Amino acid sequence: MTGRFHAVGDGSGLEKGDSFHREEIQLALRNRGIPLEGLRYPITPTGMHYLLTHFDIPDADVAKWRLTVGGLVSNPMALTLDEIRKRPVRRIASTMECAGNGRALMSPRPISQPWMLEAVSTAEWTGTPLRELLAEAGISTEAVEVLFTGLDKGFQGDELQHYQRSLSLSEANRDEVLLAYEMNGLPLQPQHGYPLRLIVPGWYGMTSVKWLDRIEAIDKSFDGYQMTGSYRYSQAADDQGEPVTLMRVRSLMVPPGFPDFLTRTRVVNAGQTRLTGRAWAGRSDIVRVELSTDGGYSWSDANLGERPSPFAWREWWFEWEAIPGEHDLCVRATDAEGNTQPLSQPLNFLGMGNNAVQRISVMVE
Ligand SMILES: Nc1nc2c(c(=O)[nH]1)N[C@H]1C(S)=C(S)[C@@H](COP(=O)(O)O)O[C@H]1N2
Ligand SMILES: [Mo]
Repeated sequence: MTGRFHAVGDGSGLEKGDSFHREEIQLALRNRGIPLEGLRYPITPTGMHYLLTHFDIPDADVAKWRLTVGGLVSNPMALTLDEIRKRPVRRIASTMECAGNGRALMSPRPISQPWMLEAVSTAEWTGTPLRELLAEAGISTEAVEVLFTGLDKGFQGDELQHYQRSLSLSEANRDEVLLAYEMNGLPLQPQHGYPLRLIVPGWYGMTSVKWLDRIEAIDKSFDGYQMTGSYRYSQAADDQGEPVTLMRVRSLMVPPGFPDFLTRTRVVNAGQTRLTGRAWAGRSDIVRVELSTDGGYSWSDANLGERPSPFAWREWWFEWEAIPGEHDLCVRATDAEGNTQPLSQPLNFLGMGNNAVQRISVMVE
């Protein structure tokens, strides 16, 4: 093969050993990512927001649907969507990232949804604060956690389950935790959790349970599959490791210039080029973003811009005098707690929380 974008090996643009399994492609077709140029918007247009659904999108009939609130409470409830909409309203811009974002860049690659870098987005969620509902339900003093159950069900780790995650009482009672029925000003779309979902700003996406069916106060740590079998920083199948919680510090760049269709190799015109992107870190703020145009050998500070809310990503930009040749662009962020993104992939068994710096190779002409 000849030409500017000739690929390594067979012309596919992929190196041998990079080929994905049919099951991974099947998952990737159901669970889309944000096109990285979508990072130009402070609030991701709904149709560009990434998606991750473990099982099937349930067919919720809102006429029959009720949110039940029960377990260790003195005042159990069963609420219609209209009743929930009449409760106090709060709107929060929140950045959500899948804990598996970056998994396919790890080596060896854990077999699951093969995210590269595109499992992050920001939306404005409208809903009612969870904590007021919990107060009204009257949580018993014996309760230690709140369990959230989705309508969707399937097998994972050989266990038939509804999608379920729990939060400690103190996390569930945080101000910003919402029961959301709107995304970017419109009713939730089916794939994003219609009629109602949990939104837990700062945490990786698995915590924001979609298609809520019931909320229960429980007196022990919930040990279901999505808490103990997945979403752990572990080193082997039999290693419990540590739970995955808040989003680790990370920054991403809008790929500059223009791409080749097949290989995505990029060309940038020589001269002044503005590199832009967004950075976020759990509930912490971003205090520094640095750029490297030589593969991480030397770094310069980027400018920090606005963020849509304290729970959403911060814009950054960097004026680059692009000189002809091949350049390896890298970006890394530091949060207010002093955490900085690592240069290499921190390996773990499930491919969780990979916040290694993004690298984009460009040809300047
Ligand atoms: N009921 C239910 N909730 C869920 C999931 C799911 O499969 N079922 N996926 C979780 C994961 S892993 C992520 S990253 C986010 C993705 O939300 P989105 O599809 O609206 O972007 O939803 C979370 N909530
Ligand atoms: Mo996820």
